[in-house]
Amino acid sequence: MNPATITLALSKGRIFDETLPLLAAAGIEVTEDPERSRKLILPTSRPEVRVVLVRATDVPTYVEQGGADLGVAGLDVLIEHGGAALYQPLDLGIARCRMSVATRADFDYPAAVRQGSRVRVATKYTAIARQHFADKGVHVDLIKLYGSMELAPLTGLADAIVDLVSTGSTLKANQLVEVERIMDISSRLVVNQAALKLKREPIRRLIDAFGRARPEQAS
Ligand code: PRT
Ligand code: MG
Repeated sequence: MNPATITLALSKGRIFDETLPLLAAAGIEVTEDPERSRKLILPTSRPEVRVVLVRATDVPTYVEQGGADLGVAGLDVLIEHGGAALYQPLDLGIARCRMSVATRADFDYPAAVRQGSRVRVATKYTAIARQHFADKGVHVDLIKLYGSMELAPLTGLADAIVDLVSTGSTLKANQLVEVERIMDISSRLVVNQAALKLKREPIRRLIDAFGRARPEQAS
């Protein structure tokens, strides 16, 4: 591969879709639609820039290990990964949602917290959940799940879940209520430290273009 190539890791779906306008602002157009193609490496209108498609949770690993120079990942994914080795220059303000605690409507969460009961919490986000309940001094039994967290309180597996919420319709459809907001989540640009040194100019230009193009509320 040409040493001047810039590789950007994205996950399919909302992160890919919401990164496209930022790329466009940097003068980069992805010339293949990932929903129609089976390719995992997508060319762009700029010969030196390519996009690799990876699972959302694999983006930090690709960037940290140099499989990609840059990537876009949710704050949730970065916290769970423990992204100390990653340079995180920008909050892109995209793929926004919040991390929340939810329970069945008939579970008295404030009372459980007040009484110091052990709360059984099912989640994919164990690092965030552990820190949150430790900060509050709530005793929890964490149950690690990989998907469909909403089912856990409905089947008696757990009293509560910690999950991402955006519109709230998934919780509502499963008769769960959001009882606590843990943090606001958005996606960040992450950069490989060595790539930043070796390809400083083109990477800087991308960071600057993304910074100018990101949605209003991003900090
Ligand atoms: O879906 P897949 O298993 O392939 O991977 P992924 O879930 O890791 O990827 P993806 O593309 O779904 O999410 C990528 C990133 O988008 C996450 O890391 C978040 O930072 C961000 N994001 C923003 C969300 C949501 N909004 C979101 N609503 N990620 C997930 N959800 C899920 C949530 O977990 C819940 O199941 O959508 C459901 C709730 O949505 P509402 O609108 O019903 O509240
Ligand atoms: Mg998903």
